[in-house]
Amino acid sequence: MKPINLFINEMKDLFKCKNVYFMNGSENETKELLDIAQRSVFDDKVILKKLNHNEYPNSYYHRSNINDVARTEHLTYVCTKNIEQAGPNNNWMEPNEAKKKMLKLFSNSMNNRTMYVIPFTMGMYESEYAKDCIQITDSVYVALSMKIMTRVGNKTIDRIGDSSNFFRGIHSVGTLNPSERYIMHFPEENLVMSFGSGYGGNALLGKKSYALRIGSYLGYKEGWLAEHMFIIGVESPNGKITYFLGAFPSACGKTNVAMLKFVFKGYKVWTLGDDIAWLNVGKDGNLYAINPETGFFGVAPGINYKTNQIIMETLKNNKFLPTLFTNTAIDNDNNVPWWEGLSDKIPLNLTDWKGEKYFKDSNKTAAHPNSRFTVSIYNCPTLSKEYYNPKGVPISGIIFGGRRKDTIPLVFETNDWNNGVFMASTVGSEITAASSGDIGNVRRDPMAMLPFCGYNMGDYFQHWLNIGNKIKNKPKIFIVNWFRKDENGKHMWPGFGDNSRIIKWMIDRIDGNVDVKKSEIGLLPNILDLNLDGLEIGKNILEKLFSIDRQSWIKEISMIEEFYSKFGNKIPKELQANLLKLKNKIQN
Ligand code: OXD
Ligand code: MN
Repeated sequence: MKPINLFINEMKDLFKCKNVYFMNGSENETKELLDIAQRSVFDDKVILKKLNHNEYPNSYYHRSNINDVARTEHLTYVCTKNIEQAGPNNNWMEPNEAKKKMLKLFSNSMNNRTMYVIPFTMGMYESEYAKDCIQITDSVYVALSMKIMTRVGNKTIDRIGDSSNFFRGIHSVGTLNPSERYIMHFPEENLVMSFGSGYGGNALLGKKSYALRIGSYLGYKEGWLAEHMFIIGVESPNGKITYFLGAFPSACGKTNVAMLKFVFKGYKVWTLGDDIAWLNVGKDGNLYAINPETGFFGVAPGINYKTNQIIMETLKNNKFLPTLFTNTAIDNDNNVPWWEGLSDKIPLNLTDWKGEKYFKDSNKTAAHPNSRFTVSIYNCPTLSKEYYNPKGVPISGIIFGGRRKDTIPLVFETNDWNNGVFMASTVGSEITAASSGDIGNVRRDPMAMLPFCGYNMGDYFQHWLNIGNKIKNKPKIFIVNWFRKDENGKHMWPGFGDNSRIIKWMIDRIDGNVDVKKSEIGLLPNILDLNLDGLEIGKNILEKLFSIDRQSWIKEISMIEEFYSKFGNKIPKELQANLLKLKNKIQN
């Protein structure tokens, strides 16, 4: 029997499912799944509810269990034979123990349910990077979401053929009991087991679990990088397109930059991806990037026609697959989704994300702060034609950032690749609602990969340095912080569209048109080189946005030292040397 059929039979025996739905990727199948989801009740709720298709064509609403609204990092494990390989950045469990636990939970858990078999490929079929996968799930919401986010269909089955070399993602929502919730990764076996959650990051196993955690491990072994990054191409008035990657922690605005509208005439952003990039060094010595996904799973609150016109157009441009809204509020008068920030006026007849009537003066939000949309990338009006290029796009600039109310300037350029890797390895960010944790606390989140690196981050930093050695035309590495606040707690930079001013400066740097000022931490822009036309911003605010406060940096360095110390001698010498240099400069 073919390995793929053996696997499916094994799953049938394990889950004792009522029946099996083998997905083939067809249009008719989408209709069927939508039909099933609108007819079925799970966790006392209809799984999908049709929204007003005049306003939001082909859109549906899903409400999750209130204890299942974000990634659960404390329940996410990397199960390698040896604990050191997983590193202090991951929870670890011995693989046999983890499997025993999961098999017990999985056993009979689909008794009265359909088992969906989802064959999918990450990356263009024609790409050397493309990877073939099979996910098992008992959630029709997950099955539909996977169809939006990945390439689902028979083609994957044909590609796998008689081979046993495919990713196995095994998922069951179980009873949604948080005390029985685990997301277990087995990078050495190309396998993930997930139980007890239907939330995107825990349950759509092609995304964080495969494309990042397992992907980063495969990249380490095979000589490439799997990163938590958007990919954009910025077209300048002369027609030249400059490609950027950007890594920000979850819910820090990657989707907004991926669809940025420039405030200057003649510039245009082409979107290639908003969350995940696979990077490879090409034969010509350039760094190339592809987006292995086919959809956006973005945060809704804050989005409107002013902050992100393109995503609003994407959400309403439903030519292809359905769009799902999860845990937003519902405006009952119009049967449309609503979230904080969508309109200034709060609709009168709102049901909140928990399904309760929403009162305007309530101190709670109507939409969950991590409420999401799941939408096909093919609906995006700014989708780059290079998205389809199996080779990917050549990268000229990499942007790293976090959400910091102080310390980090609006933008600076790092001195060179190794210094850029150092700075990226130290990035800190305030925790957001995308994961359950202490919201607002600053934690180190190197390369925005802390929750997603499937192996020891010390080895990961060395891998970044090694990749740099292979790149002939090294991209410039920039650090940004859109979120710095003044002494009254007010954001000093408007963000959103005005971030294009910073990206224009980066292009000017890449093209060699402007110079920089050397500082203790890196290369700062000359304020006069930033095009601030049409922006009302005081000189003193600008100075504060770029100020380097010695005391804050002394504190920052001690936090970096504390973080590094967890990795012992796994931190590359090159990064230790960079840290020492920075410390000396700050102290002198
Ligand atoms: C996401 C995340 O969903 O980073 O993209 O949490
Ligand atoms: Mn993400």
